[in-house]
Amino acid sequence: MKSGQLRKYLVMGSNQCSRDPHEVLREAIAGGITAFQYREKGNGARLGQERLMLGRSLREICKENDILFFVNDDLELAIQLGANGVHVGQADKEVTYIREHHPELLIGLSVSNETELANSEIDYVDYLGAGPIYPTATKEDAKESVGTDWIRRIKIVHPTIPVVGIGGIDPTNASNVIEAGADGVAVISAITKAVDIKAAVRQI
Ligand code: TZP
Ligand code: MG
Repeated sequence: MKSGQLRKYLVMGSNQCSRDPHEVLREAIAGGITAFQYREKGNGARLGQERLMLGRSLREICKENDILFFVNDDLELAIQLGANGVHVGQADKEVTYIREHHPELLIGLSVSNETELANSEIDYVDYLGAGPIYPTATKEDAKESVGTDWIRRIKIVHPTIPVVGIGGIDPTNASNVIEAGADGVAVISAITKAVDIKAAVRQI
């Protein structure tokens, strides 16, 4: 992974889009996102074959535009889609397993508190997702927001691993996340629900 590739990281599922997800992704790419995560989950998410087909076409758009493509949670889907990587939470497939069986995949891991940080196999991951930084309505089971100090804390313990902030990030606060030491910001609603997606990405 090149430095800067996680700088503006769009995370998206069709249920967070008020428009056709292909259109949302294309506009976000035109605005300057550097990475994308297919996160098709929660109320109204596509399932089965539909989830696979949407993943295929979004994966294709990323390939055409040289944008890193990650899949949330689902290792099998990541493999089926030929993703660059998989982003897992603490309750998903273990990073040691993924690294051993799929060394070609980049691995992102969410860490939300000290216990998770202490218990994670940080040496096996390519980047950490830190958050929720700010309160968010997007993730139903989001943990308590941790603020930008959480990024500073991770960087003290693991100064060399890339860290991406997530949760409630928008054009008004993205710079605070970067100033705290994050290598990038991961954003859902401030991009997927923006009236002018391209402008929102540029402002971020
Ligand atoms: N993980 C922690 S917060 C969050 C996820 C997936 C949701 C982020 O969504 P938004 O709309 O950018 O706050
Ligand atoms: Mg997860």
